[in-house]
Amino acid sequence: MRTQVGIVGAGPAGLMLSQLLRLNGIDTVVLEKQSRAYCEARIRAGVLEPWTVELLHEAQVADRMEREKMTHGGIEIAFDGKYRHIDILDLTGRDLTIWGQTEIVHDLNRALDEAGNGPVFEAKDVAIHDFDTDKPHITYTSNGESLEVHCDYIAGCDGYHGVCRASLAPDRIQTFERVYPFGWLGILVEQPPVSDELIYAHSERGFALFSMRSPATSRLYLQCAADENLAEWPDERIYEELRHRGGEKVAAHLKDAPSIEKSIAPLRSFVAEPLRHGALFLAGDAAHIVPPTGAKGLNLAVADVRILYRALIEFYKAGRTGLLENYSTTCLRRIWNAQRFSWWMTSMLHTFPESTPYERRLQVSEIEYVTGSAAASMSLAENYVGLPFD
Ligand code: RFL
Ligand code: PHB
Repeated sequence: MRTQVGIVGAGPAGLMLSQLLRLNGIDTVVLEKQSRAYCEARIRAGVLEPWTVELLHEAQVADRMEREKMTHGGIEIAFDGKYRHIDILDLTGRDLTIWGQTEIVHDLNRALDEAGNGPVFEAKDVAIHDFDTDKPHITYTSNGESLEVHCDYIAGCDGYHGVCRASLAPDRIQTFERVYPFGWLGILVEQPPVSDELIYAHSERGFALFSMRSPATSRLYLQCAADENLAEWPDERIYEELRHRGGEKVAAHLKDAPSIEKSIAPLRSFVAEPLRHGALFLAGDAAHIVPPTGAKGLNLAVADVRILYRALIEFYKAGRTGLLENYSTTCLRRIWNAQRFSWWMTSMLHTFPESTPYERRLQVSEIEYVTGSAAASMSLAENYVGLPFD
């Protein structure tokens, strides 16, 4: 098989890249190791920056989102029995969209299918070869058959555990990592959101987040031990803990609807530099991970795609390689901003097992400052809504 850009991974990064390139007449093949049903059922992100929404429009997969999305002009931070609102719309002039990653993936798969260019699902043993030469290619097996895709470029959009970054010799990449001593236990439930805004709650018993997917569906998270056993968390225990951490307002609105999904995610910060290695471009979680506290992971994956697809168009349409050469440097500026913000939000809002009483007081003092000072609220707001690109 011959294509222009071979893409490994059919998460939001790989699918968006394929769709945006297709709309610009550039041919791609997407190879995904999981089944389509599995990819579309994975519950993950839900908060989109305006830039991400803009790119979904550019990719012509925004119709259903525009009909069904929720819009938020702010967030609430709960601590010490208080609820403080940060009015992001008022501070920045921009708002956030609630639209699930599962919906984005579904609509992208459908758009690609309709164009006769859907991903190859359940592609096994994917391996990338010769990306330092002018003959890069990808091998895989499908239904027991060995196949090869020859291409000009390879986009490694295969997430943190993918094969692309792992194919690089360790001395070619520099990695930066912080593993947090906790995870998030998340449930999806059919009950209306407890508040009009997302509530980020700091408490001595740990962090909690009250988010949503639709007017009828809530997404709720609890900080838990990194090695927490899900079996020890029946719904009743989760609700009891959510009520403690969320405080009175939450407790008054929270019903005990049974969970329809329950999972634990570890929290990690990670960057692998650079993002380009010859004909191989890493994008999204394959190159960087942020803890979910700042709602940046999906937005950052899509930001890489925005930069990469424009660079590829410049190459295919005008024969210029300048944007491709700058890809890594351009992406890394935004990546490190998001790293700093996500680390800061995580540090401010979670309970750290090793922290001293002095440090815990400082944490509350910081939340008071951030929610009480116009300058500090502005700093949170402009990062949360997403910094400009240029
Ligand atoms: P993905 O989504 O991990 O997709 C990678 C794809 O590659 C496939 N793959 C392979 N395919 C072929 N061969 C191989 N060897 C392969 N190895 C892997 C995988 O099966 C998969 O389909 O990466 P991508 O596209 O870079 O997208 C990144 C986002 O998924 C991620 O950053 C976000 O979900 C993070 N995130 C959030 N981001 C936000 O912007 N806002 C949020 O509100 C938000 N909330 C979250 C989150 C992540 C969470 N978890 C579970 C980590 C909440 C949670 C709980
Ligand atoms: C979510 O709804 O899944 C969500 C929202 C905000 C975050 C993280 C996750 O910061």
